[in-house]
Amino acid sequence: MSESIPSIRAAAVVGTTLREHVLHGMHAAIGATGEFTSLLNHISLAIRIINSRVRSAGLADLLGYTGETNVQGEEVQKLDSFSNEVLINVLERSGHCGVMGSEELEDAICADHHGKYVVLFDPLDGSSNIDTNVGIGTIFSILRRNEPKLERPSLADALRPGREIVAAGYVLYGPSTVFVMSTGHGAHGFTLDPSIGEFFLSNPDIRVPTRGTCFSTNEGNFSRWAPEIQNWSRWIKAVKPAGTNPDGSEPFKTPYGSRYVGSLVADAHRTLMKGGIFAYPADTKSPSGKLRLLYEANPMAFLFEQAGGSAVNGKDRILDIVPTTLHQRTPLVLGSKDDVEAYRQFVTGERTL
Ligand code: AFP
Repeated sequence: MSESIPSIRAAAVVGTTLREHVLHGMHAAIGATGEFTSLLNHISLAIRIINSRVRSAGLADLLGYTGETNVQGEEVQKLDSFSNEVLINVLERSGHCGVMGSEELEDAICADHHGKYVVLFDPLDGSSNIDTNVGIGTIFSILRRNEPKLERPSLADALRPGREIVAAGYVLYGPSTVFVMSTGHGAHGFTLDPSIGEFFLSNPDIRVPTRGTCFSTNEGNFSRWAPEIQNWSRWIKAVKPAGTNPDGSEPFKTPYGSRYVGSLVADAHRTLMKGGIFAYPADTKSPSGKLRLLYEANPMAFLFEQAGGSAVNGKDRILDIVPTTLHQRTPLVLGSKDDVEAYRQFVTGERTL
């Protein structure tokens, strides 16, 4: 009888939950009030609600378009508007959110209370993939308002460079639901156990390999890219020579494999876990790039840097860009340090074919 007790205990080991992870961070932060912890827990609640709808979308008549267009001029799909409403409702109820900005809303929502935080989000990224059951996601970042007690919440609270982000994350609604998050102490991955509705720590302290073996771009845009981007694209697909690393060491092992989903969350998650490079450059159709700085590029850049990778707009660090508008676009290149650096060198002309 006594011999069986240890094996029962071993079988019942419970992993760290997202809630515990966040609480642990709060206990480690001197002067923490619990507001940030509460905000993160509210975001986690919104995500679980969105996840449950995404999982039953085909059954629940949530596929297809609402017939409206969002501020980007794109048709709004039902799941987008549902996800947007859930996040807004839950964040409003938290009482900690002074300013909210969403891909689905033309203007920022500024609360009439002195909530300390700004939350910027893309409620359902990759929505053009919904109807074909391809991975989609939610992306968010959190900033602390500069003068929450003195000033009323305003758009200015949101228009700050990504280096001021205090937490960011994304959720990938893929074969499983994965939540990758950082509060500035590394990037950590949690996987949802759907049977009990709890996220468990599955990928502590994610590190992006220094160099990968895959590139991720929409190659259909090749003819619209600047010559230096086209050269980078030729280089990464070349059998040889691949040139040396930026520091003169080991040559890159090109050709790299190609992987492109068309959902930023899915493409970024693969790149974060396996290394390599994701690039959505500016092109003649989208001269400022396609992706949005505040709720797509910045949260991803924050997570990649936390995981030892990097993120640039071509030549400059994404997190140093000072935004001027809520829906500002940017070229985005993120991934393994060496791979992003090689791209940057093509853009600056330090490297050619
Ligand atoms: P949708 O939300 O309209 O599907 O756009 C997705 C996205 O913003 C981002 O998730 C992808 O990385 C990128 O656009 C894909 O763009 P292309 O379809 O031009 O490759």
